Amino acid sequence: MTGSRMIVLRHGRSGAYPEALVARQEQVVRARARCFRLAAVCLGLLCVLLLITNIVFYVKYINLEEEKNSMSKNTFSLRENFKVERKTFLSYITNLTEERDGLNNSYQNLTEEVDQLKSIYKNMVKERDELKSSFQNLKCMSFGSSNYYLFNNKKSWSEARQECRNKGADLLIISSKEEQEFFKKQDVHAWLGLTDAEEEGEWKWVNGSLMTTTFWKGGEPNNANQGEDCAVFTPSTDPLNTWNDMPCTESEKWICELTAVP
Ligand code: 2F8
Ligand code: CA
Repeated sequence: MTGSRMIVLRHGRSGAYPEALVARQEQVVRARARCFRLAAVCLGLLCVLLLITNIVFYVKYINLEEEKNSMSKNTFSLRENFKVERKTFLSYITNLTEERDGLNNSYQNLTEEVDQLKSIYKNMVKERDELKSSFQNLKCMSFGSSNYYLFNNKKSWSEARQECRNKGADLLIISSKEEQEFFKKQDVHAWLGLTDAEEEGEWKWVNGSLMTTTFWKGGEPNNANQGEDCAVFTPSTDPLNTWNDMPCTESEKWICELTAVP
C-alpha cells in the first residue's frame, strides 16, 4: 500500500489533523526520495570507481604486455648472442686444442733431440777421453819410408786394426829382416797386421799379400786350442824369432804403420 492511499484512508476514518498528517507523509516521501538519490549517487560513484579500476587494470595490462614483448625480444636477442658467443668459444677451444697438440709434438721432438744430443755428447766425451789416452800413450817411430805408432792401451785385433784405419794407417806389416830387427829393439808386445782367419794356415798381411818372410818363434804358429788366427810381435831373446799366433779376441797393444806415398 503506497503513502497517499494510507493518507486518504486515515483521513476518511478519523477526519482529525489532516494537514499535519499530509505534512508528515510529504516529509517521509522527501526523505525516501533523498535516500533514493543518495543510493543513486552511491551507485553512480561505484560505477565510476569500477570504471576507473577497469581503466587502471587495463593500462597495467597493456604495460605488462609491452614489458612481456620487450622481454621476449630481449630473450631472443640474448639467445642469439649466446649462440654466436658459443660458436666463437668453441672455435677458440678448437684452436687452443690444436695449438696444445702442436706444442706437445714440438716438446716431444725437442725431448728426442735433446736425448740425441746428450747421447752424441756422451759419445764425443768418450771418444775424446780415448783419444787423449791414446795420444798420451802413443809412441811414434820412423823406419825407412814408414812412420809407426805404438799404442800402449790394449784392444782386440779387429778393434786395433780399426783404430789404425781411422787414422789412415793399418796394422804393422813386416816385410824385411831389417824391419824385424828394428822392432825387436823396441822390445814391444803388440798386434801385427797378419792373420789366417780366412783360411787356417794361410797367413796373409792386412794389405792382402801372402806372408813370404817369416819370423815365428820356435813351435809357432801352433793354433793352440784351434783358436789362434792373429799374429802378435813378442819380446824374445832371438831377434828373428818373435812372432806368435794368438786368439784374435785377446786384448793387446798394437802398432800402426803409415807408409809414405811415393
Ligand atoms: O796364450 C796363448 C799362448 O800360450 C802359450 O804361450 C805363452 C803358447 N806357447 C806354447 O805353447 C809354447 C802359445 O802358442 C799360445 O799362443
Ligand atoms: Ca800360438
